[in-house]
Parts: sequence; structure tokens; C-alpha cells
Amino acid sequence: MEKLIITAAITGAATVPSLTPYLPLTPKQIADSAIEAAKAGAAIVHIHARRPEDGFPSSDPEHFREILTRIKEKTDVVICITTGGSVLMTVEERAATVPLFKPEMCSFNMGSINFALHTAVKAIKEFKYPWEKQYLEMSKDFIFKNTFKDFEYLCNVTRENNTKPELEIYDVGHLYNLDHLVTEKMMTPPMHMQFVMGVLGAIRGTPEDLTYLVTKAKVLFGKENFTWSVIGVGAAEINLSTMAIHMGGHVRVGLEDNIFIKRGVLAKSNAELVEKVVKLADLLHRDVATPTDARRILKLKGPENVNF
Ligand code: KMH
Ligand code: ZN
Repeated sequence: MEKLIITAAITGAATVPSLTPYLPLTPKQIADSAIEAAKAGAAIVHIHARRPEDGFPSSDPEHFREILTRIKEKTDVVICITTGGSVLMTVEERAATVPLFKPEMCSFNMGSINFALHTAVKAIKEFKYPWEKQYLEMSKDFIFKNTFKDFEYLCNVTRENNTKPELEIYDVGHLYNLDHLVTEKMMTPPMHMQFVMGVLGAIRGTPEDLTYLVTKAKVLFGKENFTWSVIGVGAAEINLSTMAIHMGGHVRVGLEDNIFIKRGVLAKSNAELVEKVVKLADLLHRDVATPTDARRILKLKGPENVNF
């Protein structure tokens, strides 16, 4: 079996600061946390930015620039920049970092969903920042828009910058959206998919759902034409990671997706979540990929070809 690529999703846009004091917020905190996760065994770090003063999701290129340059200074980890952004951004804003920084990888969301975060409100006793409560509550009526027009834009921008898309599949229909792009020759194999499981508004993180997604992807694209990884959002994180390690997939963990190291205990860092997967991989006899291995497995252009 191929080595296991661990991705660490450092801060995201769905976790709000009041959920955990360990969420990195400033560019320096985000970069330090990514470097620590890389040292713990992550071959890829998935990067969002936040406003340093209050942790609100940011699309400011200068916040990204600081994060990216700090990480590159200290490690050779592969950097995957979000184009998911946050609920209030247009696709152009969300993807602006791709032509600017020409990263090795970026996320590419494969369909529209009601990305619902409102249930998190009841877990928070006291809000640290004024924006958080409304941000969570408004998601009850929010469509995370990723239309065929948006796909066309992202296909062009990723192709032009030789940035490998990490295809975020939140539901079975998203595989069919991708199949359409392949048929239209807008997307060419080999492709890398990230099955995002457990978001309210999309597929859940059950074993049969993961098995179905992997099976369906093999039927549609042929197993030699793609690699895959899984995100178990929330409690599903470690269970789905275990399945993926066993099935030959790859794994993403991190405070963007899950804030607990075990039931009821907050993870103190992204590195702690990565370390848990490294231990799991060892128990399941799967070697962990270095960034160099990940570049070979995913056929990436290399850190010498980015613009930061
Ligand atoms: N927060 C994840 C559930 C993106 O950044 O483009 C999905 C994600 C999307 O990581
Ligand atoms: Zn993300």
C-alpha cells in the first residue's frame, strides 16, 4: 500500500474561537501551528486566514502572505490553500490567492450545500467576539455556493497556475458533478479527492457512506485515475481516519474539522491530532508520507514553483 498522506487543517472558517481556546487566529499562530503539525507528521497543511484582531475569516492576501512565507521558511511541508473561504465571500475572492501565490495545491469545492453550523451555538456558554453567534446562526439559511459556473472559474485558475485541486466531495452528487467536468475535459486525471463527511447539510460520517463514496468514485473514474483522502468532521474524525488508513486512502485532521482529541477533551494543538493519526498508522502497519513522498504521490509541481 502507498504511504499515508496526513493533511492538517489548521484553523478553517467553520470553527469559531469561542469553541476552543486552542484555535490559532493570527498569521503567526496559524503558521506556528502548521509548522508544529508538519513536525508531527503532516505532509500537507490546509490553510485559511483569519483577522488577527478577532479571528473573523479573512481573504486578505497579506494575511495569507505572512502565513505562507513563515511556513516555507521553516519546513518543506506542502501547502494547500483554501478556496472555500467563508460564508460571505464570492468565488473570485475565495480563489484570489491562487494566481497570486501559485500554491502547489488548493481546495476545490465540488458542489453547493446548506453548510449548517447553527447547532454549535448551544455548545458555547460565552461568546468571545461579537460576530460569532450571528455567523453560526445565519448558516441555518446559508447555501455554500459552488455552481458549474464557479467550477469553470476554478478549473481555469488551477490549470493556469499549475495548482493541483483538492476536490472536496461533500456528497454523492458531487462525484457526478466531477464526472461532468471530466467528460467536458475541464478536469483531467489523476485527481485527488477529499471526502468531507459529517457536515450538517451533506453526507454523514458512517462507514457505509465512506465505502459507497470510494466505490462510486472507482466506478466513475477508474481506481488508477484518482487518489482520495477523508475528513471526518467532528466525532467521526478518528473513526473515518482508521477506515481510510486500512482502505488505502489518506487522512485529514485538524482544528478546522474537529476540536476534540477524545470524547469531551479538547485537542491542545493541531500537532496533537496529527500525532494520534501517526500512532494509528503505526498500529495498522502503514508508513507515513513525508512532504517529498506526498509530492510524488500527488504529482505536484514542487515548492520551487510557487510564488511566495
Ligand atoms: N471546512 C471543511 C469541512 C475549503 O476550505 O475549501 C471543508 C474545507 C473547504 O476545508
Ligand atoms: Zn478549509
